[in-house]
Amino acid sequence: MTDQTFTARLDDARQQVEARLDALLGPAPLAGETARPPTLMAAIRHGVLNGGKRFRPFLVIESTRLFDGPQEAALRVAAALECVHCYSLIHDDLPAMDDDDLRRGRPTVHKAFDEAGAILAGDSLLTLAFDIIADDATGLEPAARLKLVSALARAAGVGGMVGGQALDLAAEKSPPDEAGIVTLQAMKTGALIRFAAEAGAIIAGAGDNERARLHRYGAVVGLAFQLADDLLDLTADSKTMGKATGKDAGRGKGTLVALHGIEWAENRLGELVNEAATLLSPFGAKAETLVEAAGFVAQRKN
Ligand code: GRG
Repeated sequence: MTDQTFTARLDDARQQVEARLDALLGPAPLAGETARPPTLMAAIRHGVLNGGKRFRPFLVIESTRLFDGPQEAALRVAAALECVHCYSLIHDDLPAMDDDDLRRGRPTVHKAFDEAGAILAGDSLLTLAFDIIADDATGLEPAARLKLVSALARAAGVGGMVGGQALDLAAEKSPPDEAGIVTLQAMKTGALIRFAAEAGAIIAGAGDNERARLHRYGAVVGLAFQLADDLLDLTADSKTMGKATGKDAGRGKGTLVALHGIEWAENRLGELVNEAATLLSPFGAKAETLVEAAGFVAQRKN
């Protein structure tokens, strides 16, 4: 553990991940690829290199550090996860979904390019993510890469984020009860965050118990992330960041904050931060940054 502050660590991880994404999303085709069409690459880069917080990559890097795992592998897995996250945002912004004009304060990919370009940019990022993890360049044993591929596929797919998005779209017609909201959010937002937290344990070859503990920590952080997001959606400030400006605007009804109120949500956030700290207490001071990450998520302003 160095004496870097939490903000400096977050910033450092963000810069490293952005540099890596910049390199991975370059114009030159890889072995086995024929060519990388410039307009498609420009759409992809518009949807990725555009000022995200890179919180999920940060969790991958820090969870790997917790187990003294290889940082090069962490960086590649972090970049791959951000590719999946960015694909989901690009597709979520489409007219058929949330129909947003702004993302991260800039025109969405389908506005800056066109709808077909945005669909293809998302498709490309999803497949690229698995290529980045499967590549020998991670330096991981094939078994570890396979575990990461499988865990990410399940987090991102029909039983995870995509399934959660389907439930969210269905919720517009038939509002879910509290248990339904919890399930929807655990899939749509929680699944990638749980993957981010447990990825470090896989990368470092930690035991099943440790992996499960990181998974549980990720679940708690995911809940806090979503609750904070729901609170932010109620504030005018967040709208200037491109949040809640599409069909999501006013969709706040289907949230736990709408059911229980702001005071309940703020108390619950405090409880979740404490839960995160308790879960990581066996790791002692080494887990300080991950504990702080839970607090960061609970208090985030964008
Ligand atoms: C289209 C398959 C598909 C899935 C879309 C994640 C998602 C599913 C939609 C985004 C809608 C949304 C606002 C979800 C709530 C939480 C969330 C994922 C916010 C965005 O993540 P941040 O805050 O964004 O980490 P940045 O821009 O910092 O990366």
